[in-house]
Amino acid sequence: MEMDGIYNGLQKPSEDVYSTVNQPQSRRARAEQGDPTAGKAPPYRRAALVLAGLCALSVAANIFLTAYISNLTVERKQIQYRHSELEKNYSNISEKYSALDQYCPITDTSSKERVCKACPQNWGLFNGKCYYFSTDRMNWTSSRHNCTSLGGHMVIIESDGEQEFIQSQVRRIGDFFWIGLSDEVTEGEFLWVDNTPPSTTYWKVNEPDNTLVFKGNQYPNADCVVIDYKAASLQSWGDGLCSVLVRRVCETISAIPAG
Ligand SMILES: *[C@@H]1O[C@H](CO)[C@@H](O)[C@H](O)[C@H]1NC(C)=O
Ligand SMILES: *[C@@H]1O[C@H](CO)[C@@H](O)[C@H](O)[C@H]1NC(C)=O
Ligand SMILES: *[C@@H]1O[C@H](CO)[C@@H](O)[C@H](O)[C@H]1NC(C)=O
Ligand SMILES: *[C@@H]1O[C@H](CO)[C@@H](O)[C@H](O)[C@H]1NC(C)=O
Ligand SMILES: [Ca+2]
Ligand SMILES: [Ca+2]
Repeated sequence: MEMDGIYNGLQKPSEDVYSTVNQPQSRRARAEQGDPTAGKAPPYRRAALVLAGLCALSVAANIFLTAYISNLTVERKQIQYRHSELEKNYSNISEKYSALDQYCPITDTSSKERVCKACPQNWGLFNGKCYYFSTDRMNWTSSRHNCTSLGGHMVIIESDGEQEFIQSQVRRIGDFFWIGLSDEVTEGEFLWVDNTPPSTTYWKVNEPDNTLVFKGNQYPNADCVVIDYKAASLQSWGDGLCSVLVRRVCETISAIPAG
């Protein structure tokens, strides 16, 4: 059965070729009966064979090209995939590399020797965390973005010890500093920059009052929290206008965790 099928399949096209090729020949052969060369491989038969050959070639070329192009498409997809993987790896490595440069800067340019420190340069270590007290002033939102761009976040104060450390630094420097606390989203609901509510607070008397008092004037909609370097006790927080330019405290992990 199967053999028959293959046999028929193979036979049919050649029969067709044979009949189409032969028909005009026999008609013409009849018309030119006097010609002695009429039955012997006439030129049009050769032309037909050449055409059939070309046809077969073209089919083969088509099959080959189709396979080739689909191979190319697959290769292209694989290359695109590898490229995106490499890009991901590259950004991963550059991130780690910039952290390496921050904590372990090259101390000798010729030997490329690195010396690792607990905190990036210009950051101070306290209890397993690193803190940055800026010298420049920005509004609260820009301050928040700057702390992130430095690889940390605006300070989140979680204990008396941390509040004491920060306030001692702020007092020593003698200026106001933003911390990472605000009620910008919902009035009266203060949240840290990681969206958690404070577990302990260090408000000054009468704060928060949603007001900034400056040179005898009162400004409403005070949503961002500043540490007052003049406060006499640990209670040093006040809400102020987020648009005011103030120094900032940033926080990040230390390469040497608290032990
Ligand atoms: C990307 O990095 C991972 C390890 O972090 C590695 O297993 C993978 O082979 C890398 N991919 C490429 C395309 O280099
Ligand atoms: C990039 O790094 C993160 C963690 O640092 C890891 O989960 C992820 O698989 C890495 N991606 C690649 C492409 O290596
Ligand atoms: C963040 O602040 C530092 C210190 O003032 C500055 O060098 C850096 O350019 C700032 N980055 C951005 C993105 O503003
Ligand atoms: C904060 O400062 C940035 C940059 O100067 C400015 O684009 C933005 O509007 C300011 N935001 C506020 C609330 O003042
Ligand atoms: Ca407020
Ligand atoms: Ca206030």
